[in-house]
Amino acid sequence: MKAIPASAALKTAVLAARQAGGVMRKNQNLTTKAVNQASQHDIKLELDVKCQQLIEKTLKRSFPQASILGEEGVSGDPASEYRWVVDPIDGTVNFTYGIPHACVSIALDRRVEGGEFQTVVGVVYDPFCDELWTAIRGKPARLNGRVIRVSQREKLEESIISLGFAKHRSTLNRMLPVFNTLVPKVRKIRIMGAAALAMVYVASGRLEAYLEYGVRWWDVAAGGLILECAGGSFLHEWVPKADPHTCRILASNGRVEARMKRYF
Ligand code: LIP
Repeated sequence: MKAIPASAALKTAVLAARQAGGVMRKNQNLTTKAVNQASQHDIKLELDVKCQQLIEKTLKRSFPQASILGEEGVSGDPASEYRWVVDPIDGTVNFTYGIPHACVSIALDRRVEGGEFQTVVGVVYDPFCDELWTAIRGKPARLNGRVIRVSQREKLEESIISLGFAKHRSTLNRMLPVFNTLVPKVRKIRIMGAAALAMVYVASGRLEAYLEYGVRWWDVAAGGLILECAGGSFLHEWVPKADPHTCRILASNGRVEARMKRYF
């Protein structure tokens, strides 16, 4: 299979992210967003599906050889050397309620030795703040074109730590003791509801770490690369017996990792 040039892939992913972001902006204040599925801690919208379809059309037009692993469905050849990893609206519950803290996350994974995938391109776009994070593996991460780096803070008591509670009682039960233990140790805890934004906030030095158990690969693939290209550390392990592509993650500036690892 012909190699996909990273710069061309990035350009296409940015175009697709901005297109989906435009749909999010246009529908932000729609009070009755069509709901496809709802549980106590999760909502899936018709707009999630529409945004993924829009993204897929742009990605496939330029790179039909790459498969798609998306929150709203998979397509293409699963044996393909490349796969796009797409969360069309990350932070769907926020978006449903009109809270302007949600984003589009698009990554390109390439199969490496042993058949595993490695993320080589990452794009996260927040259409409400008009903030576009981009990264190509081996090059600096950027926010709206400017190079970004993780924070220099080393002390937990000076750190802002973000947590994700995912969408099941089991993940909530696992994270609540972590919340109770960390609150007195850190400057602030933030639970903001969009994993991809939490990852790129760590990459941008706005947070020192982000911890979640039971998050899906499409939530964190792009943000994980952007974080690594900004000098941070992205620890992730697949959760056994969970839904496919479910992982636990510890994203950090690297300097607080040792003190945060006991909660990972
Ligand atoms: C969300 C994640 C968040 C997690 C939520 C949900 P979605 O993704 O970004 O970190 O805690 O349960 O999975 O569903 O809005 O794309």
